[in-house]
Amino acid sequence: MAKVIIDKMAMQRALTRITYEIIEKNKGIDNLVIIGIKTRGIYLAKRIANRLQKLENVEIPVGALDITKYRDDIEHDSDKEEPTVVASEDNVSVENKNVILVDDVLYTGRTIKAALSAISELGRPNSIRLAVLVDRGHRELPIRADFVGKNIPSSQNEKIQVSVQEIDKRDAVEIINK
Ligand code: 3GP
Ligand code: 5GP
Ligand code: MG
Repeated sequence: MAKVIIDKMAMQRALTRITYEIIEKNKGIDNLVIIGIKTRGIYLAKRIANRLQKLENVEIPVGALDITKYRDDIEHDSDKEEPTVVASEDNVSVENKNVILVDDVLYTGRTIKAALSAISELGRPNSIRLAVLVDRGHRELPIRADFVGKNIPSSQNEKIQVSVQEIDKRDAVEIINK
């Protein structure tokens, strides 16, 4: 059974609020670069960039990181697999930039750890901050988000389903009992 936690309007408002918080924390939009984590994080990153453009009239570069738990080069048990970066479609420069990393759901923190390592290999940003639509708890690493759409305390046997218009033809965040 799926229960809607964030509807279309609430998602739009959360992304607008996060955009204002980014401007405020960054003291403007100088040197900002946004990097979305595939798949849905990229669409959320693009929406934040669109809002920044409307508010500040400046085009912010948006990059993408593809992080997966599945590696075909080794035998694996997907639940125990560490996330690794499989591709960076990223042609944005992070050197001396204020990077905003965007993902849909923050859970153990292992995906973000992999993303931070990948970004460090691309260059040395001035700062990296994390924006997520949902923080569902259960962190296994000392990682936290700077900007959060909504905290949704979840149990391990629940699943958060994020739908975005661009791929799922609707905007919603639902909680599902696995
Ligand atoms: P996303 O790429 O749009 O974020 O990880 C692949 C997809 O599976 C993700 O979509 C994510 O939404 C979904 N997913 C649901 N539950 C989990 C989970 O517990 N772990 C991971 N890694 N992905 C999950
Ligand atoms: P972590 O690495 O923090 O455990 O998990 C974060 C990544 O896994 C995110 O990119 C997210 O897509 C995915 N993920 C983990 N749990 C969930 C969940 O309950 N729902 C969704 N939609 N994605 C999840
Ligand atoms: Mg994701």
